[in-house]
Amino acid sequence: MGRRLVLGMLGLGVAGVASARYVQGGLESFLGAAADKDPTGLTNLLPNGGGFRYYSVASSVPDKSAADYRLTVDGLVTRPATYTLDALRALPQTRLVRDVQCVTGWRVPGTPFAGVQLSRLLDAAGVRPGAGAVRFTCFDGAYSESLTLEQARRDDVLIALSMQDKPVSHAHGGPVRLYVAPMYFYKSAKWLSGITVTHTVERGFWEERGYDTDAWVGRSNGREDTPTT
Ligand SMILES: Nc1nc2c(c(=O)[nH]1)N[C@H]1C(S)=C(S)[C@@H](COP(=O)(O)O)O[C@H]1N2
Ligand SMILES: [Mo]
Repeated sequence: MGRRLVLGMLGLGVAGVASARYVQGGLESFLGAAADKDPTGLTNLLPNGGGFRYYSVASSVPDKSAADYRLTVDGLVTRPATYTLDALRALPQTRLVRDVQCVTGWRVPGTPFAGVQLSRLLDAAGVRPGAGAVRFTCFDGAYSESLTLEQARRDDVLIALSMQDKPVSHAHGGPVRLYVAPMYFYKSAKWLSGITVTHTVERGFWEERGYDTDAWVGRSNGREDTPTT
């Protein structure tokens, strides 16, 4: 699908969310479930259940089963690797409970995430001298994110396999998403498929559109009154 069309649909989604914003309770969970199956992407930006909103800049995202899923680690490393979901599950898991904060103002207090610390995968890959950043790519074919190497090595940055103590659902970016606890939720790339160690930070999807790359909650330009994300 062409970029223009995707952005056009995103525009529709943004218009839709203003009115969808006040939908409550049962309907939210219904829409969360619908977003899981919706091939048209028209449920983009609808409530995603439990106070979350469903976000995707791509109009549709392929479903990856546990068996199909792969995560590659490459770039400036000495030991590039490909992980299956089982391989990620076999590594030590870290659970964090923090507030999720989107820059548009919605917030979900005390949300558990669990998974493998990104620093563990970086250590396993052997980051080469001269590397300074990590780039994340997604199997939606559209979204990307980056962190400095120092940020990526924080112990509150996870390759998340579970969210709210359940496997990460397709709507929430499953089977595997990034979770950057101290930053606005746009850093937490859904449908994670690639981790590439690079020299310098490359801006991600929303950062190309004006949002801060260093998206510390409360210390960046993510504000409640900022439109779109
Ligand atoms: N691949 C991908 N990851 C993404 C996004 C997206 O559109 N595509 N949106 C981001 C934004 S702006 C937010 S607020 C959260 C939303 O996560 P949720 O859908 O689980 O609520 O995902 C982030 N990660
Ligand atoms: Mo967001």
